[in-house]
Amino acid sequence: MQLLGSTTSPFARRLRLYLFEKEYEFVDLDIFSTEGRHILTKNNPAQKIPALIDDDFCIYDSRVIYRYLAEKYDEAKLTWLQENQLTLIDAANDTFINLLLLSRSQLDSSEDRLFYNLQHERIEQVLTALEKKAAEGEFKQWNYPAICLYCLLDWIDFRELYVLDKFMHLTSFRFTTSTYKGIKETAPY
Ligand SMILES: N[C@@H](CCC(=O)N[C@@H](CS)C(=O)NCC(=O)O)C(=O)O
Repeated sequence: MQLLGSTTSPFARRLRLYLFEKEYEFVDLDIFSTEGRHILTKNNPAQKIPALIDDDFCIYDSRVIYRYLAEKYDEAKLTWLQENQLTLIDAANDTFINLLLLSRSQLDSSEDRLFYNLQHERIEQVLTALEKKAAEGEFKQWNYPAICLYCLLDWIDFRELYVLDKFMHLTSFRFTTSTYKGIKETAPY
């Protein structure tokens, strides 16, 4: 089993953490290099990482890959509450990636434009909702949604996309879990 990803991808890191003590090969791709892009496109025409190759079959999208792995390793299905947690975490992650790509495209997302405003508004709404969930103890257990939350928070700090200080519970969640198994070994820095 091979996981196509990159050491900096927060979507790949969640699966690297989930698979930390399991048998698999991590393929670290530079998806913006000619060779990396060729391997990526050959395996996933959607041109995104992560992708999982198992028995010559390639599965795309971290959420679907997790479902595939959960079935393979006889994990309990995610509850609807956990599915909603993931939807919020994914929404924040996708939005932060949009902001990063805008900045790499030399576009100033602080300008008053509909697309930029929607990104900033979504980030505030989602982080506020996740803060409330963390305060209510929804991420007390170190399960897949908690892993995904950690990867999001650690990545936005690594990319210097947001200062989380005003979100006390998210900040404390990140601090507490930062010593957990595999965190150091999968860090993007
Ligand atoms: N919904 C996807 C999102 C994956 C994603 O956005 N990956 C980024 C890297 S972290 C990517 O491949 N971006 C390439 C691009 O947008 O062209 C998932 O959960 O796997």
